[in-house]
Amino acid sequence: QFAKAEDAIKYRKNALFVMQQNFGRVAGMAAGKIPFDAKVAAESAGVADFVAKLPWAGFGPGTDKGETKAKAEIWTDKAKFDDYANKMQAEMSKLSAAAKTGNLENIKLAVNATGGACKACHDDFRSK
Ligand code: ASC
Repeated sequence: QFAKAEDAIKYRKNALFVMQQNFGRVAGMAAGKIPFDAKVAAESAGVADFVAKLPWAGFGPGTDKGETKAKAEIWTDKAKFDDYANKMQAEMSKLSAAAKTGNLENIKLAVNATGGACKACHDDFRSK
């Protein structure tokens, strides 16, 4: 799928960045740091939900070396990494559904669950 490992690494980082920018906007609204705009929240959560599907293709074999914080354990404990990735995608889908309702309390709960899923994986698989 990728011509070189460097491209795969760039691909997954960029996907995670686009996801984070959109998730972060919704999280900022949930935290009261950004004025709540239901339409923007729903659009942003929808983009984050879609983009959450993308980074994983960039974690193929041989993409463990280079400009990356990805720990080697991703490739030696792939099942656990995949579980985290799937959990995060499930929570992001729930966040998108919550954002479509426009209910800020539901959005807050879903943001916390999604953020927890991001953090759990980072704690185990991302170096500082
Ligand atoms: C973000 C981001 C993360 C997660 C995490 C949630 O916006 O960049 O890594 O949320 O901080 O705990």
